[in-house]
Amino acid sequence: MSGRGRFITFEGTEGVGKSTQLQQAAATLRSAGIVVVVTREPGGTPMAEAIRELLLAPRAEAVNETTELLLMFAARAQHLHTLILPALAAGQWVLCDRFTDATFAYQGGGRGVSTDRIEQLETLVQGDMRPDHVILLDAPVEVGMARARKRGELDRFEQEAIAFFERIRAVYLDRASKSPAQYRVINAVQPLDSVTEQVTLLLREIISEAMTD
Ligand code: Z5A
Repeated sequence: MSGRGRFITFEGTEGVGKSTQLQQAAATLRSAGIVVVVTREPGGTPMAEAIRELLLAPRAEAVNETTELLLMFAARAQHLHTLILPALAAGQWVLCDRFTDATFAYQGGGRGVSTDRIEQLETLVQGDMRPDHVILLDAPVEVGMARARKRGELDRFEQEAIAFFERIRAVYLDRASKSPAQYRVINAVQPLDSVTEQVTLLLREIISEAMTD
């Protein structure tokens, strides 16, 4: 397969299975001969990972919502320009655990930052660059929380109340319903094998589309 790479993001509330599915998806693409880069946000490069640590560490000091928003986009600018765009230009496919949809969901839905403000920063950092496909793993908040919390220590976001995550889920579903060609919503309550099977079917569709491009 030649030409431009594809940028595929995995989204959803905490614990829905993004990281698990992303690893499976990378294996599926590699077995089709595709060169895959697996990455995550916030993070993905040494500097962006340092910003991630700042963002996720629980702290006594209240974090201002604009500080949080700008740090998310600062990490994204570094990640996008030093890792994602060069990989896509080299024809590699990039699978990313969260991207700007998470900002609309968490900083927009969760913290109440306006959509306009997020869109301004999206344009500043990304121009018109958007994911080719967004795989939204959807499950009731309690289901993902129960899975994620088995891990123990909670980061700064995971310490939020359930209503925060309900707002986030609603934003994700709303964005997906408005752009059905870009988003695929997968019911993440199903057993792991069934979710993997659906993600694999979707990836096969994406691969065959890419081959006829
Ligand atoms: N954030 C933000 O606010 N704004 C932004 O712009 C961005 C991010 C980019 C870090 O994200 C935080 O940053 C995140 C939003 C914020 N905070 N929160 N919450 P993260 O992606 O690193 O953290 P996370 O969402 O908490 O990810 P996670 O907890 O690692 O969840 P996951 O990747 O979706 O799930 P998983 O690790 O694949 O699976 C969790 C467990 O469930 C694991 O034991 C699996 O084996 C199990 N699992 C997975 N699928 C299933 C099924 N189907 N059945 C049963 N068990 C399953």
